[in-house]
Order: sequence, then C-alpha cells, then structure tokens
Amino acid sequence: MASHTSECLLIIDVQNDFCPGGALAVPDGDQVVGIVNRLGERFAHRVLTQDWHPAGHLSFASSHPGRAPMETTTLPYGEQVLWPDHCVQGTRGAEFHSELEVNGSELILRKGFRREIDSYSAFFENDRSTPTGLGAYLRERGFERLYLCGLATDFCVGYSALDARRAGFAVAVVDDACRAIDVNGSLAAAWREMESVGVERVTSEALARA
Ligand code: VGL
Ligand code: ZN
Repeated sequence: MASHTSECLLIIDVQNDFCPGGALAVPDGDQVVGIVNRLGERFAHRVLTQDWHPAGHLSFASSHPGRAPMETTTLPYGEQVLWPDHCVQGTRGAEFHSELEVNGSELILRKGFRREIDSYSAFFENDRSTPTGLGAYLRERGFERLYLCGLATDFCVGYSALDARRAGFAVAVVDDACRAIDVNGSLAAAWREMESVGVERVTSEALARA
C-alpha cells in the first residue's frame, strides 16, 4: 500500500530549469507535475529534492572555456557531463514548478551546492562517496521503501535510485511520473543499471489500483 508509514515518496528536481523554457529543459518535463501531485496524495510522507548550484559550478560548460554543453570532461572524481548553467541558487530556474504541490513535503534536500562537485544523486555527490545526509535522515525516520519520481529519469532519478538501493532501501521508480534527458543512450543505460540492482519499475496507475 502506497500510504504505508514505512514508505516515502521522493520527488526529484521538479524545477523550472528542467521544464520547457528552462535552461536544461527535459522534454515534456512539466508533464510530470500533475502526475506527481496526484501520486503524492497517496503517500503519508513526501520529500523534495532541489538541484542547487552556485554560479560558476564546475558542471557548467560555461566554467570550462571552449567547451560546449552536453560535452563531457574529466574532473578529479571522474567523467562529468557539461551542462548549460541551470538551477543557480536563488534564481527562478531553481524554483520548483509553480504548480508542484510542495507544502505537504516534510524535507527539501538541496544538492550540488559545492562548486567543485556535481550531485546527480540525492544520496551521494558525484564522487559517489560524499553523503548528502539523506540516507541517514530516511533511515532515522524509519522508512524502508522509497518511491522515486521527477526529473530526470536518466540522471538525478536514476542515480538516486541506485544509491537508495546501495543504502539498503527497497526502491521503486514510478516510470510515468518521470521524464528523461536521454543523451547518448543514457535512458536505456539507466534502466539497465537500475533493474540489475533490483529497482522496481512501476506506474502511478498500478499504485492507484493497489
Ligand atoms: C540533473 C543534470 C544536471 C537532473 C541535474 O536533475 O537530472 N541533470 N543537474
Ligand atoms: Zn544540476
């Protein structure tokens, strides 16, 4: 049952910059808003994440002279996609979509706030070892099963799902409540990886019927 007290809905990065018209628009990103709001009604507990970068963040192509968005580079912790400037702290692009239901969420977890390191995952930054604190928070709250939705399936949702499994939670991704960026086959790769570690793929309709 999706309303069970040991379950929490994680709503990943439903922010203006990931919606049409935004700096790093995910195709049809805004289409998840209504689905996520309805999904949220079925959960007793909800947590939001917010991509939250300082100006000049090293994941921005603009911080690397001569480099263009969507190229990759090597940073001390490994390969990093270079993005357009997005979700800069305090800007409109970093705000949640205006129609997203935010008041019922119990925590807003901000990530990617260190200039030198990106954080796709809500649990670990892109070095895969610096924790955000979310795993400990969710464990201490007694949650055992996490449902993930939001943007983007192949980056922040996918990395968060993998790390949530690694942290010992049961994890399901609500497929129709997510949208993907899909660069160079990243969406198929993300699902392959998620399924290989036991992340369940569910739909909001199936949850509503359960
Ligand atoms: C994201 C790329 C860069 C995401 C965030 O929310 O999926 N993707 N920053
Ligand atoms: Zn980002």
